[in-house]
Amino acid sequence: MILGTAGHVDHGKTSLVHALTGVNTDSLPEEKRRGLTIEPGFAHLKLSNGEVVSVVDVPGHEKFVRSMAAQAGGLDAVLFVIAADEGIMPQTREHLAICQLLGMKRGIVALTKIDVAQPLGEEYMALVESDVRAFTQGTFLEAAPLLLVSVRSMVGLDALKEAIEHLVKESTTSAQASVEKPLYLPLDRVFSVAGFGTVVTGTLCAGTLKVDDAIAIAPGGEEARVRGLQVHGQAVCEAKQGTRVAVNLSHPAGAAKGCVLLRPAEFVLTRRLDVQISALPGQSQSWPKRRRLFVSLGTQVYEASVRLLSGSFDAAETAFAQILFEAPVAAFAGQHFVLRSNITTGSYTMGGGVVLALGGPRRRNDEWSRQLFGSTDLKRAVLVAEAAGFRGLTDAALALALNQREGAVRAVVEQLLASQKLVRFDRETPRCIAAVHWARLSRKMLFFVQQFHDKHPELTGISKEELRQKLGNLPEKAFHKLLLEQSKLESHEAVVRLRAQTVELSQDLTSAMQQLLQLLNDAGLAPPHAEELPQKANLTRALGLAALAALGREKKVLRAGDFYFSAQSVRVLETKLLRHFESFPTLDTQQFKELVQQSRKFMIPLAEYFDREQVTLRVGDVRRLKKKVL
Ligand SMILES: Nc1nc2c(ncn2[C@@H]2O[C@H](COP(=O)(O)OP(=O)(O)OP(=O)(O)O)[C@@H](O)[C@H]2O)c(=O)[nH]1
Ligand SMILES: [Mg+2]
Repeated sequence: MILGTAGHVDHGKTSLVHALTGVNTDSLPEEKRRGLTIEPGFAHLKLSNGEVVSVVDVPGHEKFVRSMAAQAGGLDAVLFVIAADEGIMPQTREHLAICQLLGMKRGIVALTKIDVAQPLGEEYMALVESDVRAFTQGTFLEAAPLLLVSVRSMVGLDALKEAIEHLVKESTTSAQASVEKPLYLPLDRVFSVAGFGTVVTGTLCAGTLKVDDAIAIAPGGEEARVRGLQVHGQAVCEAKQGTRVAVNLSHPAGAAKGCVLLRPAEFVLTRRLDVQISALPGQSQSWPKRRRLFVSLGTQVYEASVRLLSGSFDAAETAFAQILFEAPVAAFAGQHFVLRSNITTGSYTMGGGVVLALGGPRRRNDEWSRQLFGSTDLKRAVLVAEAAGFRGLTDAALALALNQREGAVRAVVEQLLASQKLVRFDRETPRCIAAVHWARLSRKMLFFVQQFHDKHPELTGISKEELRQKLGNLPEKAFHKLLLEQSKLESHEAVVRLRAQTVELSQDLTSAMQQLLQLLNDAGLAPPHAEELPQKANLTRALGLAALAALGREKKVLRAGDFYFSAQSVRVLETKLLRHFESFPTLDTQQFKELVQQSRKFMIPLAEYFDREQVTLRVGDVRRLKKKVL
């Protein structure tokens, strides 16, 4: 478990951590000189049962709220410190708001410096306590233990340790219930250690990290490997969610404070987030439709544009928005963030929220976000699949949308396949499409085939490729599955047709094809002009063209210039051509004429046909062999 401090400047956070753990986390010379925490400090607390709690001590000064927010994102619980002699101060309020916005669920309130406050009288103490109770009402600290402590007189420290042990018990039972999430480790320090190389540290917000794991460093996406791991100063093989870790990285290029370690193929970098936001009391009225704010996400702060989707906040002071970053960021669905004003001098917390979706399109209204917000994984998977449209989405993409690992998302997919909300059309790279889109595609497919028959009564049907293109360039696998499901359609070779349509055509067409093929085989390399063919074979023009098209699809005839040649005759010529190149490096017009033994009107289209088929290559007046002959 990770326990973080929070509270106003000088209220005794660092002193309390020192008293509990024996570690003075104010280690910088400047911190010692000013008696002020500047950089977050880290310590650990050994409990009576041997378990170890990581403790993160944050600065309280208003100048460092940004740094407090960067740490608070990874905490499991907070040790909320209020000096009894001063009571509630501005950063007491701001820190509680931040913890609340970051979705924190557990904590302890420590009323410190009671050695100073108690002499002020019982009445005073009662007043402070009731103030604090009123202040935490309606927040996650409402029912939290409230303990009176002093590091001077060493009062209340044992009770505080007991309360922490109790928190740990609660948090481990709830952590066991949750499934492993994709790795998310935002970095708060990067330094080099002699003999080890680069070491990065952070709070392992989600997932498990092992020695030798391949990882990606966002936002650059550089790949690196985990060379070594430490938890609480001890080398370990594996670190689990909810621990402070130090990671020794190989190839650490790109690692810097604010970066995130992720597992390759289990993340997406995006400039646009769909979010739900809450404004702090009094902040929502003046909130314009679009504003630039500081977004504290993980251990990084970004200046970004926040656009409300509904135009204003509702009565509950919540709204849906899209955040547009200047460069891609690493985030996950369900992640909490804080929004602060972008006035560099005296920046203050305005609100915060939770990430609903990554990388969606620019939206006009909050309809989709409203549906997505607070819905179950099953419902969200359907919404995401519907938003993915006709091309469907992979299980990996769905896993990202639900912030699950691919193995876990499979169970969700199976349920939705069984309830016919999704259709699986690709098993190799597992891909699904929303059932509503599948039904729509099915209707479209039938319509396009019917329309084709109406327009081209002379043809047997629409080519498969043309049909696939008409369906929005549907992925091949989806197209074939869809086609197989159509009881009213049948496919023959490269053509799709209506079943009913085929019966009366097929008889005539087959004999027309035979007649034409016979005629072209007999004509060899000097066939009649294409226009004259149907007539020469005693066929109507429509039937003749349909038969030629069918023969073309079956690759029995081929078109070159104004002529249809029988494929058989052209193959004979090709053999002669290849034989010619066995003895000669080039082929000139005279030599080609000897091979074809026909007039120029046939020679030219044939020569161009071989060029097009990449058998030959024209170089000036001669041709060379292009095709590799085995
Ligand atoms: N009398 C008394 N003084 C205390 C107690 N706890 C802390 N102090 C004093 O209060 C001052 C501030 O304590 P810190 O622990 O540095 O306060 P902090 O909350 O960590 O301050 P920042 O990190 O800068 O926000 C120091 O001079 C401490 O010695 C206490 O229980 N009793
Ligand atoms: Mg401090």
